[in-house]
Amino acid sequence: MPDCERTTTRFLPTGIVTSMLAVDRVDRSLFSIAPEVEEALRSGAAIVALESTIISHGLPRPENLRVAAEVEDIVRSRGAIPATIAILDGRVRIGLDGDALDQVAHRDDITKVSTRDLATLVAQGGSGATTVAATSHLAHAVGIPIFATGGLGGVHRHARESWDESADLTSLSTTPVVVVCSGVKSILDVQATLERLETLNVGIVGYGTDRFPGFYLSDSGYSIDWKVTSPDQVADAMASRSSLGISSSLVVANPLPVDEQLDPDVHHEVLEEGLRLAAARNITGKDVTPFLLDHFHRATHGISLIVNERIIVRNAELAARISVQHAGRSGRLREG
Ligand code: PSU
Ligand code: MN
Repeated sequence: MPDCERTTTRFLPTGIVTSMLAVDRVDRSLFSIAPEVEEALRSGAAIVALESTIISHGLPRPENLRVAAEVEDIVRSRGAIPATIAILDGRVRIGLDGDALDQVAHRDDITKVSTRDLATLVAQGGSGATTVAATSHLAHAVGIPIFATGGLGGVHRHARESWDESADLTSLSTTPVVVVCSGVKSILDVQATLERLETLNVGIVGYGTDRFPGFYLSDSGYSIDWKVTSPDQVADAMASRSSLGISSSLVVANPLPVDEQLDPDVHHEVLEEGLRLAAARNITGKDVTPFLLDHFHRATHGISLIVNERIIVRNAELAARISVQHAGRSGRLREG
């Protein structure tokens, strides 16, 4: 494949427009794409992109590596290829082998990398784990349209003073991927985040619900306008997004069943304490989210970790099922 690709738009017999290659002027020489991912991209097989910040900064060692492997396994068991994305020694890695996953989980020099950090990090030969923002950019860059994570970043509480709003929001507004998640992290100002998602043209559909999920909690307390009930319906939406030239993301919000959520009273208490500690210790910027997640894991004696694991695994599973539906259609269109 040539280093320099242009976006090719192909009109298929049914009138559906398929973006065959995602981003203009992506230099593939900076990428190391795992052979099975390369093959799946070439043949149009199902792939699910996965982020790596969750592994390096969202989950404690040693559970982080176990969860990362479990997430990849569930994607495979549903018939899709997992493509965990990270930067290792200046290379953009799309699809990690066991050794690379281990490095992301255990190396101390793995920084948390948002979209704005990517170019400098790669230029300097550094290593980092990609956030939702950076992962969705890179997934789209190589042509992977579906991505799974736990909970999106968003507007932090007290953002009126701190101006702390995750770059996940602005990245999603300009990146045409489907993101399967359990809403936004419940440590955030959910109402403000929903307003921003609306402003930024990020679509949201509830999976089997018209309530916006609350990450550790099944219901954030807010409703959403659109509901889908099957992977097939998400694949329908993907096809029409493509036909209509929509260039922002679609969030598929997948709630935890109520019997698997964190106890809402415990959640409230632990969050209040975590926010107080973060303020007292002057935790700011990109350290806030990892600090609060870590506080939850400690304060709940690992219960939030079990919940977080279930969130990620369930989202990866749903993303794989959507990806299989989507790939099946694209395959039929190609043959047609
Ligand atoms: N979901 C999780 N755990 C995480 C994250 C998401 O279950 O650790 C990460 C994602 O990488 C997301 C990031 O992009 O947290 C948001 O960080 P910030 O609020 O600093 O933008
Ligand atoms: Mn932030």
